[in-house]
Amino acid sequence: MKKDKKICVIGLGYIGLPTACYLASSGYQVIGVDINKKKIESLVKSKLPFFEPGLGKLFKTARKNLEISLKSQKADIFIISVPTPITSKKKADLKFVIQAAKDINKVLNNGNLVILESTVPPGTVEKVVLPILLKGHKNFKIYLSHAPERAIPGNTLLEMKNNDRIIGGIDKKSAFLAKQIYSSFVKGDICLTDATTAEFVKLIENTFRDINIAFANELAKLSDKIDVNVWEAIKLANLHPRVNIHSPGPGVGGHCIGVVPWFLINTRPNDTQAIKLARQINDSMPAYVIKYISLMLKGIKNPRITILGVAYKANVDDWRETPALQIIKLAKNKKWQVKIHDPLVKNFPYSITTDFNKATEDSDCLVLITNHNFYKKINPEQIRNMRVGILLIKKNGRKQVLK
Ligand code: SAJ
Repeated sequence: MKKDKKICVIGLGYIGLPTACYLASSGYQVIGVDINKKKIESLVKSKLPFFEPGLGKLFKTARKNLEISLKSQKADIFIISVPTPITSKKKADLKFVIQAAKDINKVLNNGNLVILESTVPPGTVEKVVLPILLKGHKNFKIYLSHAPERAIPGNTLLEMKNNDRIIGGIDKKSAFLAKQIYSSFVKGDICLTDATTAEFVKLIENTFRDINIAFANELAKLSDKIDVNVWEAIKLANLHPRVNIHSPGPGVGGHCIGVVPWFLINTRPNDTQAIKLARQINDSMPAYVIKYISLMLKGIKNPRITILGVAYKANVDDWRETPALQIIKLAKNKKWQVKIHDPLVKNFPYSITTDFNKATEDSDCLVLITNHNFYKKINPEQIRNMRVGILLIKKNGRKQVLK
């Protein structure tokens, strides 16, 4: 297919920026748009706003076809890739999607294709985005699709290229046209459906993971009570050909897995009880971690703890919705002294160090929240500077004291 079309990608975040880069690298003229002036200024200087393996190289290749702009401009195709956070009432906050659709409306032409990548509640494309786009353009024929992303932060570039993808259109041609665009860099299968099904599919994928993690977290609590090592148990259970239990952890962070189930719950609260319970279980984990640390610190006066890792998961610098925030807040409520270390995270709401030695010095308890590769290389010699010189660990479901 000829690449003579101009594509405007709105939102240069974790997904929008790599998408813009892939499209520009494959030969399209791309305008990358973001409302964040600082981000635009640093991108113009070829400085990436976040870390993602391989993105620097891809950005360099893309640059000659990639214009960076603060405003949406006339184009043939528009891709909306803006965040959809939740409000304090756990409702989908569509303000960025709505603003992007309004901005496109101002420069829209008859025959344009608009693709929404952002994760949204079922019906948003048809009931929210379409009317905004068509306001004042009643005679236009426009094409509109939903193409939810599936890439995992930390491996975004490979997954964007290799994962199968679902695209749903408001009509068949919309889906078909969007498929043509993504085929320029997606090597996985691209399956077509209608817009609302595509919205629903994206939500149930992330909700499946949330429920599975909730099950693993419940197993962790249960195993503690009956003196079983949950890691070993899950590993053994997963040897069954039809069992795939996820891993327990300190809570579910990030802007996707812990957020998206609410889009379903709020669509039909009475029909989503398992989904809601899973959310509650996962949200209970930071308090469980604190309860656990309290046991470890019993008898220590004015305890000092060190939080190791505050990114929402391993090897990324993203701390959005990280369970570490809740754990730190609860620890401070208990009047424990808290030091925080993370090798990757910057601009965290609490003071943070990348100096491991300083972070562990005189600490009573190291709490590994995020399993960055960095921590896998730590050896006992490096934590001899802890205050009481005793390290409490839980191994095989039993407490052990190392001197
Ligand atoms: N987590 C666990 N146990 C696990 C797996 C994850 O506690 O077994 C925790 C992580 O530590 C993290 C959170 O869950 O705090 C979410 O991490 P994740 O790796 O499960 O997912 P995300 O948010 O980085 O990316 C997910 C992916 N969705 C699915 O795997 C179904 C990704 O493919 C999506 O593109 C992304 O959400 C998105 O943007 O929706």
